[in-house]
Amino acid sequence: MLIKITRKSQPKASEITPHEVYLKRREFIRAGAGALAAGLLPGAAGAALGPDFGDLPDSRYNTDEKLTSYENVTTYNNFYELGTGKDDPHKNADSLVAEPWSIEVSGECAKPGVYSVEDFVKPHKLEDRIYRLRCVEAWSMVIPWVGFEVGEVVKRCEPNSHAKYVAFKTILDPENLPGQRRRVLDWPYKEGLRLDEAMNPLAIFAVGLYGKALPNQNGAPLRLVVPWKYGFKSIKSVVSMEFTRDEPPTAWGRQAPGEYGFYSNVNPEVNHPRWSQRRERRIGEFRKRKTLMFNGYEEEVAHLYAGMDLKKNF
Ligand SMILES: Nc1nc2c(c(=O)[nH]1)N[C@H]1C(S)=C(S)[C@@H](COP(=O)(O)O)O[C@H]1N2
Ligand SMILES: [Mo]
Repeated sequence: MLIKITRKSQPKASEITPHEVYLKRREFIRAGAGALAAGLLPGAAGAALGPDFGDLPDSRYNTDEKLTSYENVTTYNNFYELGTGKDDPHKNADSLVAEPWSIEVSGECAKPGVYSVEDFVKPHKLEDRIYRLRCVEAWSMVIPWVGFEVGEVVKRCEPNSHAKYVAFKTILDPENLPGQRRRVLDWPYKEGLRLDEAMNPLAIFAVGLYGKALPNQNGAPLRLVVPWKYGFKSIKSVVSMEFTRDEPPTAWGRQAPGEYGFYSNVNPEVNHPRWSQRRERRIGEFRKRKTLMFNGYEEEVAHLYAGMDLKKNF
């Protein structure tokens, strides 16, 4: 008989959060013990791309600010397909059927086609990308994403000289997605970027967070993360990508054109018509902090908007 003695001071496996595991692993990697650290991760079931991603290279764009806890990142969400309450996406997460999944590439490019998510992701080198995410509702988080650059995908698709924008859509599945049975938005959720914005190395497709496959409520199996723009530009559960000549319509832009412009760059100088954008509350903190231009990514992206009036092009 095998007797397992658990010391009082040792937390039960169920009490170790993915947050703590992730931080431990990073500590190990920093100490140069990456191989050892890989063994620290508990297995997770069912994800299309494997349970977790092991130790990944750090991006040079990482912020070193304190991470928002895994619990907050995965239980305080905006994902209207799964309900409009902040805890609805977490509660209704199982309604999203994220497997099998395919992504259609179309429009002004030489390589249109339909890819399985595995084939779409395979050619790319995954990285750990610790980004701030600033929601238009004036709260923010710091999230360690697992992802790769949208620009790498764009290059593979070989856009032609007519391509000026990239349009993205989320899955349309009202049978399973409870939020899509009501016309809260003009489904499916749509977003878009100017081609040069999509090519900026900060724009990524994320397939995981905290070193593990994306939970459904965060946009499994694949979502955009555009850290210098308000959160709603970071479209979840992407099923298509189209290269267009004209600025594509966006879900929130159609809903309330006076409130949500195409660019939606984080800008403390431009208020949302119903509230100020000067300050924000980091989830998990009490005192508000100042909102930074382009969410703190001014150096990397300001050149994209040289000569544009950002009050008009909000
Ligand atoms: N398809 C889809 N994508 C979406 C949304 C949504 O409702 N549906 N909400 C957006 C908003 S407003 C925010 S703030 C972020 C939130 O991402 P998170 O829940 O992973 O923090 O997702 C964005 N992507
Ligand atoms: Mo948001």
